[in-house]
Amino acid sequence: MLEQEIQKLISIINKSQRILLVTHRNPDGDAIGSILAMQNFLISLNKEVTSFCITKPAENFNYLQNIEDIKNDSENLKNQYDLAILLDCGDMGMTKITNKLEEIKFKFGIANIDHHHTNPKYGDINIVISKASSTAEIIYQIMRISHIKITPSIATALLTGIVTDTGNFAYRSTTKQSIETASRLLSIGADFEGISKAHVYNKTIDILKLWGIVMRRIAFNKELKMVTTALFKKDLENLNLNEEAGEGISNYLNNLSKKNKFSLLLKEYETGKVKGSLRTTRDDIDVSTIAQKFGGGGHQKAAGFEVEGKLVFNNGQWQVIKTIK
Ligand SMILES: [Mn+2]
Repeated sequence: MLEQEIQKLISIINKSQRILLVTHRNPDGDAIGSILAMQNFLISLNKEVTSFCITKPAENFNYLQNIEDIKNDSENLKNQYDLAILLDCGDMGMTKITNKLEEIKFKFGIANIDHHHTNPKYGDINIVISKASSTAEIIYQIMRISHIKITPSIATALLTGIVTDTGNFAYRSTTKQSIETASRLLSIGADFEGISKAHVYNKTIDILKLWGIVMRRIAFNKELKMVTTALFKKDLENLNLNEEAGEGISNYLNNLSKKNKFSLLLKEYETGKVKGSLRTTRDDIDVSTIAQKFGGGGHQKAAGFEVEGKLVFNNGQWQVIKTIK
């Protein structure tokens, strides 16, 4: 079934000339790695490719070849393409250009390549594999099936997706398949050292200080066996850091023992808005269902949402309270 969808995508790619690639806002390593791998792969097939992400990628991605090709302004989008491929987008809204995508004419429709458990399969072609560690791992399968040569730069982009979405092969999303794929990518010449430097061993003293502040705020809800903590915009300002400094904190909370059911990091970067990142290591908890209750989504073990309100510490617990406008 899935193999059929992959074959269908390959044949549509062969028929297409102008292809639009889109990934989600605030792109992570899987989003950037997937879009660049796909872009470089399609260029090798002599396709005309536009890569789009509404947020400019963080500077630590600069080791990736052709990163500068990713457009951030929807003015750069044409009115017509043969095909759109959405990468690592659990729903179309994650692109933040849904309206624009509805306006553009796509001769062969939209392909949805993703691994989010909550993906509603919004594409005309859907290659959604929730057990895949990353979208990059799925793209590797597509490339393998299409017998196109994977260059070292494509391998580095794909390995970036696997390394970042598995937390350097530490999270439960790490499987036999993801390690095998990573091993093949290393044989092709993927730059694992460069990836580790950019995404794992990249913390400054100020970032660690910020993490310390957040760890000191940990609260435990006995009833829900939930661990919560909070991060505020002023914490970043005091240390002269940007939002990226908070990257990884929610995953770090996941190092807690399994006596805790799940962790929740609440971030108030904007007055009146709170983002939540949920993590669990337990098989009996599905944090994506919790995130969905608050209008978000994600994976069984990692999910997120955004709500309106103010983040406060009340009766030993972090809470989001509704504010009256
Ligand atoms: Mn991903």
